[in-house]
Amino acid sequence: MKSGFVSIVGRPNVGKSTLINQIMQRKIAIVSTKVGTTRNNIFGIYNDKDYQIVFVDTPGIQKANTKLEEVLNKKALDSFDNDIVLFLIDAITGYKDNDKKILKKLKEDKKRVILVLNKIDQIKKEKLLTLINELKNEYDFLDIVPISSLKNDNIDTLLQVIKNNLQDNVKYFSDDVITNIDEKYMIGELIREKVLENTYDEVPHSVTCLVTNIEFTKGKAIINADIIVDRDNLKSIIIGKNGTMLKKIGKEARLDIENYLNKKVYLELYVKTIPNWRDKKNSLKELNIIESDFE
Ligand SMILES: Nc1nc2c(ncn2[C@@H]2O[C@H](COP(=O)(O)OP(=O)(O)OP(=O)(O)O)[C@@H](O)[C@H]2O)c(=O)[nH]1
Ligand SMILES: [Mg+2]
Repeated sequence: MKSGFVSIVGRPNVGKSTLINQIMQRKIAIVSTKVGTTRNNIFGIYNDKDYQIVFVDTPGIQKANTKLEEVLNKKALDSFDNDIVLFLIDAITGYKDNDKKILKKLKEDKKRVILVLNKIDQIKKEKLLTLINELKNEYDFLDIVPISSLKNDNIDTLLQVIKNNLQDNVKYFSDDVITNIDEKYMIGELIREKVLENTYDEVPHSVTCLVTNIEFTKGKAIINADIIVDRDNLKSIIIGKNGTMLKKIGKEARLDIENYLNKKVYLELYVKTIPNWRDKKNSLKELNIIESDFE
């Protein structure tokens, strides 16, 4: 048996969470078109006959303007300590300054890095070759693997490359453990995903979702959750005209949660304003965003 911890790192929006979901064949981490979706290091534990790979999805690394972004960057940087780092680059946008900063840090720390060029479904072969040429001498990568996380293209090759580079032979988790996140956290995330999908750019960074109560009755789960924003105008956006937006978010989230829990769900959502929660260390803790139950 070979095993190891493998971090998935990169700029926001390059497709890290899409990749972990594709490898795990289930939703471990929420995904959105918006920058800065992931807020914790999330494990996806892959098992087969001969291997156990603990994938760690991380928040996108970016220039930090708020306390929240600072904490998210730190989480991602902490994950550099794992055995292998998958450094994801968005092949559509190419190699950007922010990618360079991340690679510089990986180089300084002499990390074992596999360069992964994601979203190749959207680019021409020549562009991919140019990108590989641009990057191949930037570092002594363990390997360079072009993939499409979305279309499940070349993920099997990536898995094989990872397997060839694993160094441990300890089984860290029993087969039934799939992730480090608990039910309550995942339900909050499924709600947040629907908020992100349904609103424009002003909302994403300022919203979080907290499950306040779950009650299981015969074949049914009754769930209460708060959608927390830091400004009243965002609250109005999320509620929408005559509550239509909140209804839509609630319905889509309920369907996802029913699928996740495999049960009928009754979901009640409340929208609350807490000013400046992103910049207050204590309120981050209170809100369970960073210091969440599973850490
Ligand atoms: N075309 C294409 N789009 C992709 C691919 N992988 C991810 N995406 C899209 O890219 C967007 C961002 O994906 P995420 O998986 O949330 O990205 P992330 O790196 O986890 O982002 P953060 O959590 O914000 O750091 C979503 O709209 C995905 O559907 C891919 O292989 N091809
Ligand atoms: Mg993510």
